[in-house]
Amino acid sequence: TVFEYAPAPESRAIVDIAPSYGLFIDGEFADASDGKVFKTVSPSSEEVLSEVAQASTEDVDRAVRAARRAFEAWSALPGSERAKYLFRIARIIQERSRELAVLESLDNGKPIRESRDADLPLVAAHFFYYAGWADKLPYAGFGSNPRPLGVAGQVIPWNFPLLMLAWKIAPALAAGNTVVLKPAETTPLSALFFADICRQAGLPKGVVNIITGDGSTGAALVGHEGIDKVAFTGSTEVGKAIARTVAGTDKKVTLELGGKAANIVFDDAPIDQAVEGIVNGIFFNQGHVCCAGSRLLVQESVADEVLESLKRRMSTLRVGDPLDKNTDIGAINSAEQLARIRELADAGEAEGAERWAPSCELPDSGFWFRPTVFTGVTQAHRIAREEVFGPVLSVLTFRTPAEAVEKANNTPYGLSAGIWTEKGSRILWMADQLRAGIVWANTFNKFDPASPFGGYKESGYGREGGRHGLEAYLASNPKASEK
Ligand code: TXE
Repeated sequence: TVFEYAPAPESRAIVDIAPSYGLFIDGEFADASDGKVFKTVSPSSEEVLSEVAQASTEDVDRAVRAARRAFEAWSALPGSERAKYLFRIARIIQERSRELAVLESLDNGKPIRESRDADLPLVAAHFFYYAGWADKLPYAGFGSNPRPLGVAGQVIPWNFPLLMLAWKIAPALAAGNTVVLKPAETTPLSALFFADICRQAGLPKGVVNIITGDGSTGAALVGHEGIDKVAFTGSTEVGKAIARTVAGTDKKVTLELGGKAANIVFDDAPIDQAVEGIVNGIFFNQGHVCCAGSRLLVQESVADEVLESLKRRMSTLRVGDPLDKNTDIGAINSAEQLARIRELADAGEAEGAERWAPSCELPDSGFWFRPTVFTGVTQAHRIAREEVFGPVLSVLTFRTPAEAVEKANNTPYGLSAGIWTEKGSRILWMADQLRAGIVWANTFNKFDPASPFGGYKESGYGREGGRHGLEAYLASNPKASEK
């Protein structure tokens, strides 16, 4: 028998990217009012993938008006009817997941193994999960007649383009809101493919509107008076600007911002398992993860052993073509992000920390950064305090659990943390002491649509996911939806 050999690279040909895309407003694709466009490039090849409309203030207004027109009928539908649309969307995502995974890897730079096995299954799972809520709202403890907020203006980043879209759109629609969503300027394509999926699912026009553009489009959206709710994921700096914009209005806001998570390894942890958790914690998605375990806190007595094992494991990581199924670390999303990572890594060296990266060949074109670890890091170093948002790990040591807690909490952020120990009582004590919205024990970067996600301090406020994520789209004041 002759078996067909499956080559390692996923086929790019299965995704049909048009040379240009318009804005998706009121169920139709249309050019920007002033005809402006921008290019989206593949970060692994620097090839232009497509030209995308840059929404003007007038376009933002048109999208918000379309969402408002659609709101009355959509919110009046029985929850069971809204559920049908969400289930349909979830199934189409599953059917088209190979195509969407390739698209996401091309536009974002992430390895196909991650977009195929992590992003896409979670995207579908979010729509299935919130579809299941849509018909249960009146009996679920939200009050006898829970109402949607109205029109949600949603701004998302580039690190998990389709997953962030799912986190935002699925609960909003399940609760009866309509949405205007702006994807990030470096990764607009999967949101535009999602617009096509909405059409395929027969979603009534205006319920979902996708407007592409840069920060100015995002600012126009969150500042628009026809928006009842703002949901943002992105940098702390922009999150603060958004909080200032909406202050004094009756808009509801959730902000999911940066992080500087501690991944804490105790001396009784199974070292091999912990090292896998450290690698997954910081190198998954090139470290472009708000909850990335970017600070390793390791107990002094096992520090040498852990570091030796970590470096050995890092030497096996394959950096390169995102479409190659063997790739572990793909491309950095943009030249700007690469510059930010380089600047902080250079500061780490200049401040006296010791830098190490395995030697590996990097492709000639595209944006790349080797998996890197810094030892001899102190709390004062910038790489211990600032979010790098790249494949860069800072290692600090501790002696006692109390010292681990003190160091872990010594950050302006508070999104996530990880603990590696076999002592159950220590896990419970640490989870209670750590000022982080999510605490993983003996695992890291585990996500489930049913569990809430969100931070303390400069990591933002509000929760997405689970029942809490739905609550963020329901009115406690019934008048809010009568605007
Ligand atoms: O973020 P921005 P950037 C962090 C990470 C990264 C840094 C900068 O540390 O290095 O932020 O990334 C839109 N009003 N995170 O510059 O600018 C923008 O168009 C409204 C962590 O890419 O915050 C995009 O759609 N919207 C983070 C989105 O905001 C505005 C994920 C995010 O872009 C706007 C991304 C404005 N004034 C970056 N300005 C996480 N929490 O996961 C920009 N935008």
